[in-house]
Amino acid sequence: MLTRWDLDGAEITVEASRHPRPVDHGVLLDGDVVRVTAPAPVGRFYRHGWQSWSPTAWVDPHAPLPSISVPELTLLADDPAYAAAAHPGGSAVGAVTCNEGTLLLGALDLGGRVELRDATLVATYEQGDGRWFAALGDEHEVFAAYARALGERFGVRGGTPPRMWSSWYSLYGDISEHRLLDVLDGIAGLAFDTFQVDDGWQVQIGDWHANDRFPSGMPALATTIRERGYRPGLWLAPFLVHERSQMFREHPELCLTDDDGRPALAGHNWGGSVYALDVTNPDAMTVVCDLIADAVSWGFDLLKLDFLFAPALPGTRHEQVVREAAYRQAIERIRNTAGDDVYLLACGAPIMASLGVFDGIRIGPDVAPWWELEAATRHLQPVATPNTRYPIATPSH
Ligand code: 9PG
Repeated sequence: MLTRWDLDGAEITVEASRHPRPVDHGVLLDGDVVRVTAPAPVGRFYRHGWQSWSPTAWVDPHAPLPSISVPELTLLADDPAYAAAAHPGGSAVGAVTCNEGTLLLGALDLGGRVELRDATLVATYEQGDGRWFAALGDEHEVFAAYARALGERFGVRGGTPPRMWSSWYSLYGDISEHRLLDVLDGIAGLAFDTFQVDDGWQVQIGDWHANDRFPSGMPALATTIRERGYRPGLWLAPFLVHERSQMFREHPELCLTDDDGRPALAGHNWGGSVYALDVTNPDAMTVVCDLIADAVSWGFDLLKLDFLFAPALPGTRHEQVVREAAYRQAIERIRNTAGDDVYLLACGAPIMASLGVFDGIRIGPDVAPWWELEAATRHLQPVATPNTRYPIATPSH
């Protein structure tokens, strides 16, 4: 159904399955494909990255972001389902500038994508119909109105963010009980309230037990951290299994599969291939929930959950549901298992599908002690690369 929507004198053309319904600062639209056309001429396009490390920026629609030269990195950079998309686009929400202000079109259901074709924002869901929010006006007002609509749809969580010392940024994977105890001495008196043990404590990705550099075990480490006055935090990649893990060798059937029925690659890291647990398989979710319950029982009450996009990658599932819906069901189970008092920090996470479940969501790349690194930006888009520049400011083209 084609309608005209008059907003402050600007005439917007809308194609949706029902008439636009006015809501706070915008309209609601429904349909499997929704098109909203801005009055020409249009300027820049706002593309929203799928997950924490994906680029989110205002871009010149005629100068698309550089493509990624290393195939494995497409899995880490954005939603690989759209890596070859012909039009500028992004996950869940898009916006375009015109003489009347900013025209925004944003998903209120999971699995949404918005592309720009000439002056038209074209919105689609991965499967079937869904609801959309559209608004025209001042950039900050339209984004704030969309954020309120998302809050109503998915819930709002989050309080004071922790002031967290994370082992990743000082020691990377090279951690041991001994080194962490040294750091606990070294940071005494600084303004941290949380001490978070990052990657490097586990036997393997998928085998979540303390390795031999942690001879006293994880419960003892959590106790020591707490005795020193900090909240103990722990890093986990709960949905990933490494090819060399006991979990993968014994239970490859718990993974998402590709068209040939083989475990679908979720990336290369830690010296090998990693795969994603199929969270629509109840047995895989038992593994995930047991891990979360273990970490909490060891005494950690902040969990940094990483590489969360993996079970939302394209692939064949036990239950064929929208990828982001499968992910959201899994993180809701994680929240129920961890309880309300555990601070859950999402990393490498599909942003929209994480709203209302996590207390904090990483929305940018890692920081690194250099401003910008040429070599790295040749492989990934600059905004997705560890550096100092882009976590501080997203570029405008
Ligand atoms: C632990 C780290 C830290 C960090 C996370 C995440 O493609 N890669 O090889 C790749 C390596 C590290 C990474 C992301 C991608 O960083 O953002 O804070 O927890 O994992 O391994």
